[in-house]
Parts: sequence; C-alpha cells; structure tokens
Amino acid sequence: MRMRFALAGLVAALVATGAAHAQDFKPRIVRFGYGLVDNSNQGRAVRFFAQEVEKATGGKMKIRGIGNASLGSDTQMQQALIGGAQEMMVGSTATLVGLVPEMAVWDTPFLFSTAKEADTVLDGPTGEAVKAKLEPKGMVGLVYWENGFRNLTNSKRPVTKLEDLNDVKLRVMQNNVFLDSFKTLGANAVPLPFSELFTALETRAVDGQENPYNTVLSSKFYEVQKYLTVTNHVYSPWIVTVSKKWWDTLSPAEKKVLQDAAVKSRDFERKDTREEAAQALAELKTKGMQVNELPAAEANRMREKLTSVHAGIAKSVGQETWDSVNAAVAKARGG
Ligand code: TF8
Repeated sequence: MRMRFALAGLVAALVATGAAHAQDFKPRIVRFGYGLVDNSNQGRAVRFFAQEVEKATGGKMKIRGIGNASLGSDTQMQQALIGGAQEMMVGSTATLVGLVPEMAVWDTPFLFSTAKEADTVLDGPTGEAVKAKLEPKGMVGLVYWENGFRNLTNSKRPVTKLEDLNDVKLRVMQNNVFLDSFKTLGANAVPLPFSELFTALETRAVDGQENPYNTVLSSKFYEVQKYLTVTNHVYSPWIVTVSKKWWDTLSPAEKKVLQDAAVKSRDFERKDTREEAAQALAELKTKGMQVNELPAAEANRMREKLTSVHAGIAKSVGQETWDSVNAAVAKARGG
C-alpha cells in the first residue's frame, strides 16, 4: 500500500515537473509545411523546431519540414490542417483572414513601429486572444514568428512619391486589408498567392510586390525586381499552426513538447530573422537592386492616406479586437 502511494507520488512529481520519457511518445511523422525556400529564415526555423522535438522525444516524433509550398499555398495548407491531412504549417496571419477575420488586425498599416512592440503585443494576452480564435476553425495556433516589416519592390521605377505607384501593378496578399491599403495608395493591386509570385514578376504579369528584405533575398526577387523602396509600411507576423484534428490525438506530454519547442523556435527565428534583415539590404544592393528611402514628407502622406483603411479593419475584426490591440500597442509604447 505504502509502496503504491510512493509510486503515485513519484508519477505526480514527474508530471508536475514536466519530466517525460521515451515511453510517453508514440512514433509519429509530422508534416510541417511552409511557403518559402529551404534556405530562408522560415526553413531554418522549421529545422530548428524539428531538432528540438526530436531531442525531446528521443527521436520518436519526427518533423518533416516541407518547404517551397510543395504542400500547397498557405490557404491550401490551412484546409489540409483542418481536414487532418497535414499536421503542421507556418504561414502569414494575413492568409488566415478568410477563416478568422480578427487576424486582419495585424495587417493594419504602421500598427507597430518596432519589432519589440510587435513581440510584446503578439506574445501578450491580446495576441493570445486572436490566436485562440483559430481553435473553433480547426487549427491550434502555437506561436507567432516574425515575417517582418514589409518594403516595396518593383521593376518600373524608383518610388519616391505616392504618385509613382499610380500605374504599378502590385501583387498583394489575398486579403482585403492589403487590397484596400494599396488601392488607397493608388496602385493597381492584384491579389495572388505567394507561390505564384516569382513567375508573375518574371513574366511581368505584375510589376511589383511587397515583403521583408529577408524574403526579397531568399526568394531571389532581386533577379526580377530592380527597385526597392524602404517603406516599412506594415509588420507581418507568421503563425505556427497545428491541425486540431491531429492535436486532439496527442498525449499531454506530446503537446507539451510541441509547445515548448515552438516557443524556443520563436526565439530562434526572431533572432535569426533580425540578424539576416540587418545584412540583407546591403546584400540586395550588391545583387544590383537600386534602393531608396521615401522622403519623410512622402512617408507621412502615405501614413495619413492609410488611416482611411482603419475604419474598415475595425469593422471586420470587431470593435473589441480593434480597441484591445490598439490599447496593447499604446501600452507597449509606454503610453
Ligand atoms: C506573402 C508572405 C509570404 C509568407 C510565406 C509564404 O507575401 O509574406 O512570404 O506568407 O509564409 O505572401
């Protein structure tokens, strides 16, 4: 009897400290899809995550990172997660807006002015609340990663003033906030999945696009885009999601391994992305891109014009989400 209590106590202690053993894990193969190339910040962070999970499960749970949108575009992968045909993915929050309208709040132009603000809000209660909206839709959100501040590239001309955008056919992500924002700025905005973007730029089906420096570099957009304008018009998060159908079959120990590895991967990914971004602009110049900053007066004009999309965002995400995100940003700024 006493022995049994002692054993029960030991088990309880192990569970409480989170100690796990190989026998807690079933052999599993996890398909983790992403849209960028293997040699990108996204690919590196998926491999980091895979190593963490394999270490923590004694090699029982194997993460197969599958990049290049080989498993489909973001929206196709989301459907595969919901249906249970794929276990995990990472992609833009912007492509989730069709399923979770609240995600559009992150696409608000100039919402965050520093990466630190973004981290504070995304990892805090407001970011969690938006992430939690995924579950009823069939996905579990683990963590936000950094895609980063977006900048404009095109093959027509250096954009030095707003009017330079007027006849630019600009690919945007498939989401109304991006569409409205760039229409408001006067561009001819065309929604396209990322997986079709390089070809569209190469064949000049579109003239330009906007993405962080890291992606312009890793996706080799410098081969088909001459001009880069530093706009930092919006900070894009990525989000790591899991199929809810699959998640519900996991043991608590398995869930904990995934959650812990996701947090470690987030810290790794943000650091890696920021280090790469700090070097990327110089590298893009050596690849032949012509880079210009927007003059302050033009940047202000852009910012002012874009405030007109706020009402539409508030309406689609709901006033409560809009207010809480703005309050969280103000707090992160120390206001
Ligand atoms: C875009 C995004 C993409 C990401 C990536 C495929 O422009 O920034 O780079 O969603 O996960 O579509």
